[in-house]
Amino acid sequence: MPSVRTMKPSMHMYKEAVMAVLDDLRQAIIRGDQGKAKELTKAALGEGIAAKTVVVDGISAAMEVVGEKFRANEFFVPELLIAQRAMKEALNMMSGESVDHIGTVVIGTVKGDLHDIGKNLVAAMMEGAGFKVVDLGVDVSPGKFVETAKAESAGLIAMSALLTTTMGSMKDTVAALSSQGLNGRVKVIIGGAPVTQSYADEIEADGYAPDAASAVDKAKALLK
Ligand code: B12
Repeated sequence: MPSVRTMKPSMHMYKEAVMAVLDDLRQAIIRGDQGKAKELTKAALGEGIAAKTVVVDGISAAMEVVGEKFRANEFFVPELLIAQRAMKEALNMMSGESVDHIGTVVIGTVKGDLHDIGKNLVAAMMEGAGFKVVDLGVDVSPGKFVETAKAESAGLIAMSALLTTTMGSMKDTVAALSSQGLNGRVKVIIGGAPVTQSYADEIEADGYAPDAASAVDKAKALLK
């Protein structure tokens, strides 16, 4: 009869089980299976996997794959949308998980703009990196960004725009911050497909990042 000692699962087996759960979670999100995405997020947390690991190595990693497939024309808008719904279901399961916050970020898509897939990805990555994220959703006015940053004592406002016609709202938000004397105290980072570093320089935003992973690095650098 094997001894209790030999029956104990090894660290190696535990790591394999963790990797398998996270892999299944990524696959569920990529194929847009909301039920499985929820179930596997719950299972991962139940296994004792850290919330941050579930977000970074499970949820965000899956959305990175979805983004790559989209850019490679393997996925189209419907696949993007169903994957994002599965991502949201998985993220909803995370509320209540405690993470030590490294700073507060107010994020949203600017006024007149309803595109939120990239913004949600950036929000998820920031949450996974340990920021407290206050997500204002889409169609957010400059006043709303500024008021919320004040109320939440946030160190950073992160704005997303996907339309050339709505990018100007980023400039208005920077101006609204200045008019309240908050520029410098509340940093601004911008992004979205039509946004560039030179646009960030032009409107005097503190930072720009081309994707969700570098958005996290930039946010950390700005809040140092
Ligand atoms: C999906 C989509 C939609 C969906 C949006 C669904 C949703 N819930 O988001 C729907 C169908 C609703 C839609 C509507 C419209 N759309 Co649209 N849409 C797109 C599409 C196909 C993909 C955008 C996307 O989600 N990309 C995937 C994500 C992951 O990438 P991303 O957003 O760029 O985000 C990444 C980075 O930019 C960065 N990032 C994003 N945000 C932020 C923020 C910060 C702070 C940082 C640091 C980084 C960062 O990180 C992300 C992850 O890597 C694009 C075309 C394209 N190929 O981009 C057109 C596009 C953006 N849409 C366009 C248009 C014109 C429209 C409509 C006006 C169409 C119409 N006539 O009704 C409406 C506008 C509605 C509105 N008022 O906003 C144009 C914009 C043209 C322009 N230059 O202004 C595009 C480029 C299509 C085109 N080629 O004409 N759209």
